[in-house]
Amino acid sequence: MTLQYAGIQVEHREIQLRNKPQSMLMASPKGTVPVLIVGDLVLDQSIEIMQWALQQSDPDSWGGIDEVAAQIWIERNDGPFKVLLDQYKYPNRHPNLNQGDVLNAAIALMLKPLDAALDSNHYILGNTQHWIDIAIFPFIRQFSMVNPQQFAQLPLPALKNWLTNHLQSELFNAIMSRHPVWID
Ligand SMILES: N[C@@H](CCC(=O)N[C@@H](CS)C(=O)NCC(=O)O)C(=O)O
Repeated sequence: MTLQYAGIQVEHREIQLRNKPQSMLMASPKGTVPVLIVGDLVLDQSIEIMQWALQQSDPDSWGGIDEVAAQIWIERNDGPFKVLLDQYKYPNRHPNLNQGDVLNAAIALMLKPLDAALDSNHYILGNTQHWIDIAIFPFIRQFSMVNPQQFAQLPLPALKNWLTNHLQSELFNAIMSRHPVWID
């Protein structure tokens, strides 16, 4: 989404994670997507790709936020919330965990605090969209899709409104097209 926003054209190579092409593993042996290759530069963390794209072009000042506050959200998201998201998504990998407890932990850690932030502002860190919204949105989208009926019943109106706005945005819909799988 940040590449699209920054107007950066890329050659999109869709990866099948169970059959990663050698060319990808040679560029980035850790074998995770996304990977962006720009000449000799290999960026293999989503957040690095976002930062690089914003350095190229940032027409609506997505970068103009309190970086310390943004980092707190990122650490919470990429650390404990990601753990809970995986536990919620794959309950059969965690047979000893109670799904209700996992959901409640995710609400307390991330969903409720986000709802509170979005209740006072339209976006996570203010009244305009910044990179932090785009960094967090895919994780909330994934969470909402695990059990849509259950998510619909959660009392998180501001978060749901923010999520719906992103899902309906031109930007999101512009990048959700399907691509053929890349074969070396
Ligand atoms: N912190 C990394 C995480 C990347 C990541 O774990 N991506 C997953 C897919 S969403 C992946 O490629 N997993 C490797 C695999 O499943 O083999 C980033 O933000 O780029």
